[in-house]
Amino acid sequence: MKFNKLLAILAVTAGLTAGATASAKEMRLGLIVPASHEWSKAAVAMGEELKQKSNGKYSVTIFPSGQLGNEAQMLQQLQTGALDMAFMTAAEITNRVPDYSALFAPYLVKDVKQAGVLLNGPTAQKMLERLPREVGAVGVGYGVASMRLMLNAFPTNAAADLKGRKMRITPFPPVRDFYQLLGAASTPMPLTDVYDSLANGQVDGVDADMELVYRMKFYERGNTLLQSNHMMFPVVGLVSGRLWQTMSPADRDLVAGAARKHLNGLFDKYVQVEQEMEKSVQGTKVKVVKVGPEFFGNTLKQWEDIWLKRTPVLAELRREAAAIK
Ligand code: 3HB
Repeated sequence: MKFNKLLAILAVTAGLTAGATASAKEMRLGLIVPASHEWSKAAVAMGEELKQKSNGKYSVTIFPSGQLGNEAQMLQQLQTGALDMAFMTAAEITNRVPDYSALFAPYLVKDVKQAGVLLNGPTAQKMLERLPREVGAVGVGYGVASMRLMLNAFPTNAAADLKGRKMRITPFPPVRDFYQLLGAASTPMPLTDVYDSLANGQVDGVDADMELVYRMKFYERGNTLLQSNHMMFPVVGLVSGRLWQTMSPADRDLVAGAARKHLNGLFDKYVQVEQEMEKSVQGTKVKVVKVGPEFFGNTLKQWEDIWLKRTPVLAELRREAAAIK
């Protein structure tokens, strides 16, 4: 009798211990950007909130600077379950879901605030719903980086100055076309390699944003900062499809809610930090030249003609964007 009771107690204790271990989940989150980037800070803040709201059931460890590989590799890891979450560029998604390219139409939005409205609008949200089936990861929300601009080692006063120049681009088709139409030599290069190649003259200029120019010190290697704000640069919060399948509806809501909140927080964040960083860059030797769509002349129409055919969803996005106040 006594022995049986002891066995029963042991079984219950073992069950409880196993239950606690199985339900405590340390989520690994990968990013291509360095720890100082706003995307990494948002990921850390999300992790803290998640830990608190789940009473310690969920915690998040971030792996910034491409420590786990490039974004294509991270996407594979999400599919197999080797990685739990990522804050990933929409640029990488275009390689799997070509419609995502439409988000990179030049002058689709005028600033990060409008980007927030458009990305939370019906068309962009519907695109998120395709991710589980088409990339094997669940898209829980959007954020954004600061607006795209160019940091060039050569004086840049007209679009013609870009002709024949080697311009670093994030490796994906819509931006490749944009620079090719401008007569530049598009040079695909992931973020992690950009500073060195600018320093050693492998490229003449870079397609980048204010945060990279300031925080990664690209300004040290530049002559002109062409502040064109020519594209938005969305980031997508992804959760491994494998992990998602094991989660309860309540836990899914918790994780998706925290991720969406901190990614969406980036829209307001950049309204503020973009300005602060611009002021700091203006204090350096780099000449800041502000330009609008007219700078690029006929190139914009050429780009639009090509991409409206490839990604018809662009027409819908343009309509929604035009309605934003
Ligand atoms: C990029 O220029 O490739 C890039 C910029 C970001 C974040 C991620 C990638 O601000």
